[in-house]
Amino acid sequence: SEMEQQFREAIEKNHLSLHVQPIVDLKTGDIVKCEALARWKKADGSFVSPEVFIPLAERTDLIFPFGEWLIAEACSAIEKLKAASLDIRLAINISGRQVADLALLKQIQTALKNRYIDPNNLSIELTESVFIDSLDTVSILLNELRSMGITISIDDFGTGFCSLVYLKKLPIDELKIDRSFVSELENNTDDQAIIQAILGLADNLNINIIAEGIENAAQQNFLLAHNCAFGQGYLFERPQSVESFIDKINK
Ligand code: G
Ligand code: G
Ligand code: MN
Ligand code: NA
Repeated sequence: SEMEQQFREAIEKNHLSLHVQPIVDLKTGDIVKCEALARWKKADGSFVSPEVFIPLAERTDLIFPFGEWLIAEACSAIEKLKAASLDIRLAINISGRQVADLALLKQIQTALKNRYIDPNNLSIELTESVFIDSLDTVSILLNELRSMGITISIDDFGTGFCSLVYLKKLPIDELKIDRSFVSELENNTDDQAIIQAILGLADNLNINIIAEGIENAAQQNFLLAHNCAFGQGYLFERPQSVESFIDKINK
């Protein structure tokens, strides 16, 4: 398709970029981590959402060159953050087809080694759906990544089909509560009950929790009152270029 051609070209000509959004300690406001979010700006200046180009990349083999680009770009971002005294993890989103293939492991290992990047500065986010088709491969992959020092988060938690068995069997460090449970939290007792249940589960399994999509103080206060340690959302910072993010925190 035309869009496939354009996306291929965008990867080759480096017309993609990474934005970063901080994850903060809800109590202190300290930045504890960042998430990398891919952006594609077309020649006409318009943006194509990753919700469009990631599925496109997955349908075609472009997910593999995209993965190469993403890992290389994440290494650059880690270097820039470190130079600005932010020695934190950068989380990258990894899609289903990427984890179904052990080539990802080699890709990540090679990139980190060539760039002298510490695996303790990297984290990966997976959605629950990746476990369904390829549990055996995913399990090997996650254990290898984890033994290198890379941490593993489950993204959009609560929206998919994550059997709780996976939380026990796989090396999961962190759950990210999907923003659909947070967006009306202050007025919706069902969302409050779901979040409290997830927090209780994670506490007992020794898994960290990040609440996503926090936009106001009422949401932050509810989460704090229920011992949710970490959060992400427009209330703290929007996703932005690494340069703009570093400028902001240096002020
Ligand atoms: O940043 P934004 O709201 O536009 O992201 C929309 C969706 O695209 C989110 O689900 C996000 O996880 C996903 N996404 C953003 N960047 C990447 C990426 O580099 N890889 C993958 N697999 N998904 C991404
Ligand atoms: O699926 P994933 O969690 O990786 O994607 C994160 C998405 O959420 C990104 O598209 C990012 O732009 C978006 N996002 C981050 N913070 C907020 C927020 O506070 N409100 C809303 N509506 N979206 C957010
Ligand atoms: Mn994510
Ligand atoms: Na998410």
